[in-house]
Amino acid sequence: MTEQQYQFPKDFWWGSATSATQIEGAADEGGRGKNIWDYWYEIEPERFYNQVGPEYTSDFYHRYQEDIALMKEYGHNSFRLSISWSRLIPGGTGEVNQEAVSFYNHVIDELIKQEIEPFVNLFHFDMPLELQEIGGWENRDVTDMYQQYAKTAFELFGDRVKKWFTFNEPIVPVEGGYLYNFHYPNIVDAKRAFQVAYHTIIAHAKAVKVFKKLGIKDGKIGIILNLTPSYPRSENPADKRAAHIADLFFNRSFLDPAVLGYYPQDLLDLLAEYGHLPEIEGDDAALIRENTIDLLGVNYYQPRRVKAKEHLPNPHGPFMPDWFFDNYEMPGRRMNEYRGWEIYEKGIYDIMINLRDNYHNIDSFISENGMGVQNEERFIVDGQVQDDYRITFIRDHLKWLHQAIEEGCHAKGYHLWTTMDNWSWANAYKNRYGFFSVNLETKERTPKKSAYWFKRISERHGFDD
Ligand code: BGP
Repeated sequence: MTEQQYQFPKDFWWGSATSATQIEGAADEGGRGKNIWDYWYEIEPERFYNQVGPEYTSDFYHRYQEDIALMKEYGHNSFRLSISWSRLIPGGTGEVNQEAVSFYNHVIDELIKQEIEPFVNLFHFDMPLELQEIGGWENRDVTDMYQQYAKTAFELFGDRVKKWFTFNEPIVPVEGGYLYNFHYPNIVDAKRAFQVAYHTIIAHAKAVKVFKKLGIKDGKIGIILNLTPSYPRSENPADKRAAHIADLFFNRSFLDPAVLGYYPQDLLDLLAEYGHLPEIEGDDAALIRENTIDLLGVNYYQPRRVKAKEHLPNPHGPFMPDWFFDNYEMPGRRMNEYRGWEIYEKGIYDIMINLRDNYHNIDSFISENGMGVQNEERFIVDGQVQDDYRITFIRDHLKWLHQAIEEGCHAKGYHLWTTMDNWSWANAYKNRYGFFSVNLETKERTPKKSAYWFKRISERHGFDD
């Protein structure tokens, strides 16, 4: 085969990503316990788009064979799923649920049979309800329960699963649950938010520690972070400082401890200055330092554009990260008109160059990137979603990823968010992202045009312009 203009390595990971609560369904089946999403929907259904709750999903629990066959047919050599903590260990601690073990064994075996490598994530926003009731990540004991859960999963599935992730986007439950009121428990309190963020890193490091101790053959352990490059409005020092602080809060608060093994000193100084340092225990620094990751998943959707604060906050009001910056609506920025997020493909390259230069060029991959579209039915022609906009979106991001690889970045793969259209937290079915559309009544799957395109590029490991 002749070399193509955008040629990726032969062992590049092509695939897509999902999470348990968003695809499994069967919340009352197979002995699963409740998580915070089941509960929040019970008490406040009006907080969910069209009042649709998590039980209304694409039903992967019963249709995983069909879904895995589709992945195979449409060019996947890898696939990310998450384990539901409350399915594997109902209540979060104690007995392992054998029906869950059997379900995940079947899924993993089926993937391997189809030569699709399973990438398994342990926590995707889905705290078991019982553990939230004792404080969730605010309660340090929960980090030990999480370590035990992680150990259980490694022991059960580590003979076949070689790529593990401790958390997906750990900043999101902090922002949603403790700062901006879009996830349960809907608390708005920065001090508690920083404690939650800090305990998440402690839980992460404890899981990495137990993973390394178990010595899983050929196993890699990582974390998945939603990195939002933070671009200042101008070169003006006040704008640059605002962008730097946003970067500290939203990217580096997880990236630095997970990859480098320590927190940015600027962040610690800032929190100390405002009396918001979390409670830290004596051996924590060593725990974090000694348990850095092997592999980083990068979720990239859009950048963050930042300007200096125009009006200084009331120093007696509640402390918030956005005391230090304002979001900046840059004139002329291109938007995904179907979702309202900016499209800036070069961000993917800037992230990779940053990892190469400042994070010892750690092995990484794009673990989520994708284009959400409202009312995607309007693009159906002859029964198929004609998602040319998604093909363009993926292709333009891949071009910049290719450029990063050419410049020596260790980018190993690309996973689209998501495999089949799925339920997405408070947004429920508002935005569709999948390669496969799902008829929510019959659960029938139909490949979109992008699935055919992706099959071709993954088979040829690249494309021409
Ligand atoms: C990511 C999450 C996914 C998914 C996606 C789309 O941040 O990891 O779980 O929800 O965002 O989100 P939305 O449906 O709100 O556009």
